[in-house]
Amino acid sequence: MRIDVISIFPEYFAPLDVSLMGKARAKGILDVRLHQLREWAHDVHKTVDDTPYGGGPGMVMKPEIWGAAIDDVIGEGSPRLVVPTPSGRPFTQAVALEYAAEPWLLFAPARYEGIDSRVMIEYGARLRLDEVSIGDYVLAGGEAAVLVMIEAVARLLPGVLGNAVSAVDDSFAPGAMENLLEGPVFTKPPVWRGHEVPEVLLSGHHGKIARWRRDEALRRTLRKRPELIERGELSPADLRAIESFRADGDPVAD
Ligand code: J9T
Repeated sequence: MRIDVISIFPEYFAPLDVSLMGKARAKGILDVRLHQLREWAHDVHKTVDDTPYGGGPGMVMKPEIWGAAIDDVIGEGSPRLVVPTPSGRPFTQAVALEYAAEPWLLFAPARYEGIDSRVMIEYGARLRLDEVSIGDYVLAGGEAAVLVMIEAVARLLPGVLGNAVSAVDDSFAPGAMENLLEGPVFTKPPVWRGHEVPEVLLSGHHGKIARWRRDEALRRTLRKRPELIERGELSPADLRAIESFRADGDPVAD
């Protein structure tokens, strides 16, 4: 997959050289190309922003510079264009999966108060454009949001995760555990500072272990994210488990 990023802080993307994403790039699975937006600014100060029409605080990124940069980066091609903004549609695991199936993404993170809106009108008509938010909070610029999205997408690309099944059981991944948070995990030693690993996990009984993990995922989801649980999608065994949490005095939303 090819990913282009146009930013006034290309150095912000140094983490892409590290760990999973660094390895994906070294293997050629991920081809990330970083571009300095200021290279398309031709005045002596390399100005990329200006005051907002109508007044108000902050500065707005100039349309001509973004237009020239995007035109040069895309050439005759048509990547999916992603503009991070707190006013965008939510970035979810489903969106990550959609992006992982694309051959080419172009990210356009803004600083200041954002990019002149005519840029989104122009490229919304020419490309598939998504304005995307990574959560209900405001950042100093879209770069951190781009890093988040690239990492979420890169780990889904074939050959990136060491363990081929790792992405299948993710919380929010489609499939059996859809919309359930993952439960607790343990490794050796079996007792640490007096805290024991749940006995069922040492039993070797795969059926009981699977049921226990599902119960713990249900318990955690009911406690922390009850809105994720669709009662209609639960099996009779799941519903029995929930009734037993209630009997244990665990909070269970109705
Ligand atoms: C400047 O960009 C942001 O503040 C931003 C981008 C994407 N998602 C957010 N929640 C914030």
